Amino acid sequence: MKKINKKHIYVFDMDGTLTPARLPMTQEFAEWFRVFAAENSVYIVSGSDAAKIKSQLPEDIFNGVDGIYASMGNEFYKQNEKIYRKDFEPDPRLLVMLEEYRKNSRYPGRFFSNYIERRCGMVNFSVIGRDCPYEEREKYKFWDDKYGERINMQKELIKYFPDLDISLGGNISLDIVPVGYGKEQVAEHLRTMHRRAKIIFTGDRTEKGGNDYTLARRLRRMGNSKIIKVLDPRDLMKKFLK
Ligand code: M1P
Repeated sequence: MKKINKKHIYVFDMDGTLTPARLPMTQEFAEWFRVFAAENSVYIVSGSDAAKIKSQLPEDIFNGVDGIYASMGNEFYKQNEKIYRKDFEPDPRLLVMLEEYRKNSRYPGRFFSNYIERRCGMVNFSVIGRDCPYEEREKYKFWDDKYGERINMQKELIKYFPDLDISLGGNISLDIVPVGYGKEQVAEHLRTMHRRAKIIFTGDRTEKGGNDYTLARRLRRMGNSKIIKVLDPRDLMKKFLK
């Protein structure tokens, strides 16, 4: 579809930016976003895999935007068609360390399954397990903010595995990719498709250590770009409607 605005390319993170963390996009937000995506070139980039992204976005939005970068940009979809995928075989020593973190965690709450999730081109690790109910995720987040379990694991893992990029995922996990296979890879891919347009990236974790940081940094270095940090979807709408 021809877009009215050809000078700008908009890239959005999903969790905490277009949707509340791990929850579907709200109806109010979807109504506004549909109109925005009809007039502008829009791409979405997420650490989540395609199945999770589909469960959070209305189908017409998943299929209607210009492209979806899933699993940190290691898979790319256009109109529901997979255009490419990149794979990653994690070092067995990394998996052993993650198992140890799970066993030795001091988190006083409950633990759930799916704590090492292997996705296309990456691993997502969550001490409490990705199959936790929403209220348990909130409890862990609150505890982790206070005791810094994820930051400590991140610091230690970076020392052992300098060829890996380890970022705080959303609220309960770490995203682990080989260096260069994080969200930053999206910058080059977009630039080859849109040589002259200004790339505007909006995310909630653009600060150092957050999982939008490497893309924000790469775009800044590349130039002809702008980074917008938001607190949540409501804040995003406020900033875009200004
Ligand atoms: O999209 C942000 C993050 O969302 C989830 O994070 P968490 O479960 O920690 O809130 C994960 O899918 C993560 O990979 C992703 O980066």
